[in-house]
Amino acid sequence: GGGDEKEVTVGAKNFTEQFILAKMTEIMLEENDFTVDMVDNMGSTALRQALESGEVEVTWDYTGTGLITYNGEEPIAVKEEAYEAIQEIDGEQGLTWTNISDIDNTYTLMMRQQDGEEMGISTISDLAEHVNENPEEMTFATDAEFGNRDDGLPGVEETYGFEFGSSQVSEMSYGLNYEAINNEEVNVAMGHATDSRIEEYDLFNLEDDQQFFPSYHAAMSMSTEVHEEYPEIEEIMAPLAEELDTETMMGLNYQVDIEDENVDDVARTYLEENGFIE
Ligand code: PBE
Repeated sequence: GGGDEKEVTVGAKNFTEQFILAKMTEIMLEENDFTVDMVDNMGSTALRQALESGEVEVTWDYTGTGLITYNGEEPIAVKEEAYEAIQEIDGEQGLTWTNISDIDNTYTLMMRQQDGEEMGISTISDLAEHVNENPEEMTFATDAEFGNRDDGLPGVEETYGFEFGSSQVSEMSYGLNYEAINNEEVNVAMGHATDSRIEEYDLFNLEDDQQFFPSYHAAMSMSTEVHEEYPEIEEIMAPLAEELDTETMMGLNYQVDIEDENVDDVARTYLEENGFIE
């Protein structure tokens, strides 16, 4: 605050998509004379707390996460309805949601194609049946966040009526879940739907036949104070948010996670090639 310096702090969680979205935001705001500080590598709850405390001012988050994890609300399946609901609820808490995109990064349970075929598992209901019949057979890899969130493992188990034994569940840093299943250390793992490793490792997403997982569309979530001070942030980011969708995001994630390109290059090249920056 104070002076004519336009300064904001952008925050991000601890996975590639978040790094890319935050980096794009940084680049586009810097193009428009902002000075940007970056704080990244946080779990969802830590990022939210940083936003609430003002340590972080501008973030990208997900409608479903806002409703369920941050506000203890019921999930809402329809994109626009979820967006309006979180705008209203968070609006009362000094937070403003803008720039909803078509990136739907929902949670998923994944298996290797071949295992699914051999075990006759294609839906989460099939998985539940298997776990109930033979609890020793199925092993599961998850990050800590999914393992503990209401819209994560506890909720899936409750909805579908099964429970992995505690010795069947391996908790690990996000990212290693894909390696664990690819290396056949487990036969089921949690994933993020926009993660390119699902395709790269020939995994498939178990059909969520009871529709437990809602939509998680990416949008900007920022401090209302900052939104009022700098209404141009929403305008600067609007063309990009309108362009981004699940497929585009998976492609960008692929460049970082599979092709080992760095986040800055991937973000900058995309923005240049699509005319968002000079
Ligand atoms: N998600 C799936 C999680 C991680 C990816 C969007 C629901 C979240 O960050 O809230």
